[in-house]
Amino acid sequence: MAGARVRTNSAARVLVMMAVQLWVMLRSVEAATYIVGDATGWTNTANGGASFYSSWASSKTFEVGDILVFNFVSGQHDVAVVSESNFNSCGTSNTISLLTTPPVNYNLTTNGTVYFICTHDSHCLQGQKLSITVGTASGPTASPPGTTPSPPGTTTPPSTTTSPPPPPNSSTGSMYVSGGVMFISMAVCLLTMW
Ligand SMILES: [Cu+2]
Repeated sequence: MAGARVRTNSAARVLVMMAVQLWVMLRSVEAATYIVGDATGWTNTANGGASFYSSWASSKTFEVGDILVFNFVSGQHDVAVVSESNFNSCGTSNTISLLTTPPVNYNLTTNGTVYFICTHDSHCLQGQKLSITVGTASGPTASPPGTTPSPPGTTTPPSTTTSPPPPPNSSTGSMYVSGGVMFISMAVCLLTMW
């Protein structure tokens, strides 16, 4: 009798631990941390220059809540958040923010494109620049079809490119799923303990 009771309790404990682990796993999927340039880090000597960082970024999907980590040697590089035109011209006037102490952890807080360059010497011109787009490219500015009447006298140019519909926001969905899984696991635990 006592033995059976112990077995149920340990089974419940295992289930609780599994539920917690699952919850932690699902939570970690929602907010990701990205090491910029991976092992190469944030440098002006990356193989391929600017295309190195653009291809690094193109393989990833950035969401609000994610964190970019710039690894570099202190004093040799920095991370400047700049406008699109400064990004294109490697201009260092009117930088939005300048982060100089490595590792620089940059939190992605809003949807849209963020532009990073290094302001040391000609590092940006050598390719030490990174632009990333957070969230879907279309963003919240997309208007529902058929609701924008064209003003008279203007002709709408024929659109040859059809943009795919924006993917559903999965982060809120997975939140609900993880919440549901958590609830079911807890219910199972409680039932086995009775
Ligand atoms: Cu640099």
